[in-house]
Amino acid sequence: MRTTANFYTGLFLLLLLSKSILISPLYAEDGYRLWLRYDPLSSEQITKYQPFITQGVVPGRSATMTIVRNELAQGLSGLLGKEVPMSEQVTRDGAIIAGTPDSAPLLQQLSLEDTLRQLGEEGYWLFSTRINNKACTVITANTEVGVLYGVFHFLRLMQTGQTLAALSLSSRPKVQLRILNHWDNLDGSVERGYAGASLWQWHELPTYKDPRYADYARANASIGINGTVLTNVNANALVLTEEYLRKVAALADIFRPYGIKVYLTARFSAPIETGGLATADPLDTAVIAWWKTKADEIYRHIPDFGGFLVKANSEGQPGPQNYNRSHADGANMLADAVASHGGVVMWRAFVYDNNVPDDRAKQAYNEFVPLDGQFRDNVLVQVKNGPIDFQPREPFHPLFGAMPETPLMLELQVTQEYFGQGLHLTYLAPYYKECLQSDTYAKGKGSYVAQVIDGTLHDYPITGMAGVSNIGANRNWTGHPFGQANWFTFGRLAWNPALSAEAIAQEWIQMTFSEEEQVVQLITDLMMMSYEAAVNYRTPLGLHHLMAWHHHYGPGPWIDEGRADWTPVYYHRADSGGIGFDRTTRGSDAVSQYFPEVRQKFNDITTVPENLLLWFHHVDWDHRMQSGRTLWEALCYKYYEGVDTVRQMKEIWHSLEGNIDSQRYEHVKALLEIQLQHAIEWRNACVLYFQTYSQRPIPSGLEKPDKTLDYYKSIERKYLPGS
Ligand code: GCV
Repeated sequence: MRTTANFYTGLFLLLLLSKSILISPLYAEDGYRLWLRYDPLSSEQITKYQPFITQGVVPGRSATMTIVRNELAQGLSGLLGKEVPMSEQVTRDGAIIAGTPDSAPLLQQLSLEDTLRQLGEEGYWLFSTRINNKACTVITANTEVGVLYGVFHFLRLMQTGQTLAALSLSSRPKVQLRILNHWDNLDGSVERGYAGASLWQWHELPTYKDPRYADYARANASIGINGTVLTNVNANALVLTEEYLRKVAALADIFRPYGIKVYLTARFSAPIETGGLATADPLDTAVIAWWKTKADEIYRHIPDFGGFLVKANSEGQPGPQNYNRSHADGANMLADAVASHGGVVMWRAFVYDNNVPDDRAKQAYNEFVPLDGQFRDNVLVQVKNGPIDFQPREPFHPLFGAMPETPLMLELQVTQEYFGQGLHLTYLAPYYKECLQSDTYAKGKGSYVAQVIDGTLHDYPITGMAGVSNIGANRNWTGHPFGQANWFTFGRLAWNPALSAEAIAQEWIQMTFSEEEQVVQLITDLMMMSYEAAVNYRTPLGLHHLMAWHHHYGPGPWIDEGRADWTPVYYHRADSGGIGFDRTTRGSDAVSQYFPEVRQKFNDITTVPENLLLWFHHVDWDHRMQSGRTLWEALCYKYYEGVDTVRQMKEIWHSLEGNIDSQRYEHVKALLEIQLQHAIEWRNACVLYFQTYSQRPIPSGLEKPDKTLDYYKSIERKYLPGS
């Protein structure tokens, strides 16, 4: 007896201890909770909010309404630091009611129709009103998922210190398909993934469903993401087999109540690899029938399956061109297979071929523009922000604006393949905004990429935005704690591309780190300077593709072996006369893929933006820049500026000691040190290498590299993640 009693006392103490560990901020700040921490607000803030929040009323028992109720309960109680009762009826002033008119019949006494009609399937409306003579806040929408989005918005208002008085706000997404692209492989690795292994535990599915899948869906729903492509675009046909479809269905079942649809990548040669056919020719009747049967099978498992994402005839992937068919032939064949089920095909425009003797930057436009108008209604062409490959700075892709008859969706890279991977702090919102705010001039001045993407410029029937995910099985999801900001940003911008980078940063910081005004300001400054710094210490003034072979982490401007269009020398073209890729009308003529106003601006060395100078022009080392410096001097100064900014970022972060929980503070501090050393490596390697062509001194006053070019060339990195 005594032993048993001791055992239970011990267990009780252990539980108490583990509970106190769980709620202790130190343990809790491992980053798992992302921006949904819901820790108690300041007492001032709580006092302000209390009269508006006395009870939660969330009728309805569906899976989504259960999620809504739990989220509201967790959020309100957490932020106010005391339990907020959830009830079926409004009984007091300060009730928060969440529901659709169907799920919450008590809302039917209000006239909601006119406003709800304008909100579509996913929009929501938050407003203050009186019900049963009690002052209430209503969160409503046409659909339950809309209500869920509204609840997240309401909680965000609290997390960011906004007023809850006299609320009247509505929001609906500007883009329909807001989708994460996971480059996750079936073996658990993630191509260009820097946050651990894949989240998807294929070997355990469908029997074991890791609770983390629901946490993933919840995080995505909180920022409006409504789709996920589970598998790598470098696709494996196995995922389309019955065995894997059952696993995919298990994930889809978990994600559905959060408003998230599942998509898969379709390997074009799947009919051969898993179907036993002799061909994958998209016009072959057996192939057409195979895909149709396959689609029917998928929809039997996953009735709301979103559709396929396809990388074809790019970087060795099979595609319709293997059979002398066009991208439209391939896409349409798949589109027909999913059309009757309401599915879509997202066909990537990231195509290039080293056997094509033309500037790689031109190839996608050349292949796709002639196909405009030839795609089925349920096909979107997915275009990366720039014409090469997510380089730190690229001009916008010339396809934007050039395909009025084909819905183009934007593909952004959230994972930091070219931005220091899991080790550098680079806030990507300014990068994304640079593309979205570019004026294509497709229909005259003011034809921004954002309007191509939200469909308003060409009246696209479907719209979409994809983000290549940076999520992995790391405890904090993204490896670098600030990687979370890029995931958050992608969702927020896909919902509304007009949001500013600064506003998104502030929101994220308040939700993730602190509500203290000064802390928010300092971290905002740090984040906002990080993108330009990342460009400057790697590829300033329009340089691009200078990274090391294979892993893409460090510098490798000297690499000149192997496939030409994968070598930095193909892109920088440095020689004793100057540096840069001549894409003007005298060179590769890539400028002519842009509309006349843009073409003219890029073609003329006096009007091209200096930050894209070497993208479009081969420029003399002694060319005078706007600052009066020569190109060589300006290039050096930019590289040095990049490193100096990282030093400044480090200083800002150090000044926050004591204001951030020590776990994340120390982690970021260490990563910033790695970033600084690596930025110096990039700077020194590039400056020393380009100096072998310019034959000019590094301007006086700039610290001299302490290592030789040979030293930087000799650095060999093995076993980097993601490659
Ligand atoms: C998934 C770049 C990356 C590849 C990636 C490819 C793509 O080339 O380095 O890892 O492949 O882009 O977007 O398809």
